[in-house]
Amino acid sequence: LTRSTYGERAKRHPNLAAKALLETIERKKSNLCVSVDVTSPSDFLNVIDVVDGLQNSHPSQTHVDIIEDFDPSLIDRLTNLSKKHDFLIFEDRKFADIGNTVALQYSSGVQKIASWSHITNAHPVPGPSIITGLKSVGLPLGRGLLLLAEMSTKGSLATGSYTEEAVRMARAHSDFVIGFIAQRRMEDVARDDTTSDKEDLLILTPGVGLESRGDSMGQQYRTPEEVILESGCDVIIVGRGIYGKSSDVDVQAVQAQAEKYRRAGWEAYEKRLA
Ligand code: UP6
Repeated sequence: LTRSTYGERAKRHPNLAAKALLETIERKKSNLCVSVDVTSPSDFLNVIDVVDGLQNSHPSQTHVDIIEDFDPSLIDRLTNLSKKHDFLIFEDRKFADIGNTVALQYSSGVQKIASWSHITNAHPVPGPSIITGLKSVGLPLGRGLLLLAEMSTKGSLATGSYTEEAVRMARAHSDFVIGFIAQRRMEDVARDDTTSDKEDLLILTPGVGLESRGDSMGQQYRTPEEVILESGCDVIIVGRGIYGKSSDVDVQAVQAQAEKYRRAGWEAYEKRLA
């Protein structure tokens, strides 16, 4: 897979959300996903508008539960931006409860995530029932799920047999699980005779920074080159490396940083193909 283009993989991929993601990455020449972790609704929309409007990001990762004074009309504006600028929405919800509860959290409440987020993710900790619960809501809508097989944080418990079980769970639900949040490729993990040679599990990787190796709360950063070229991952997820740490979002600086990360991610991919 690390030798195939995103476009070739899009043609072969059976899941609609994964296909759309791969096609858009190819079309926009961007394997950058900007994680828009800002709390003001206007900063949230401005950052997305500026990075996606100039074609450098795809998809946008959201955390709608951190937005102050959440108003459902924000979702209409986000959806309009996603159509206008051609990007997918990935709500980084990290579901972690029993099947019945996650199905309700995904479909209902104030946020109704399934109705607007093309991709979401879940911790494998409850076992396969978390997938069954989310799939009952998301599959009919053409959505895709990522499992957190690994985390970027220091001391993460998602290693070894936990990661292996996550991969087995994904394989058993390949109609809905399109890949992982992880730090490396997963094809060789827990492989056996029944594993299909055609499987294409996407790897979206957070913990990416060009200027720093971590933060004071356990986050660890690697460069786009380490993630895409050396570890063979598919998408870099970048938050503070793009919009900075201050509460004032400087839209021009955001645009410049997004373009820097987009270029670094794409160059690493081109080197990988070569
Ligand atoms: N994220 C991680 N590591 C993981 C999983 N998810 O950092 O293992 C998410 C965080 C944040 C983003 O919730 O939204 O990726 C990374 O942000 P940063 O680039 O500002 O550190």
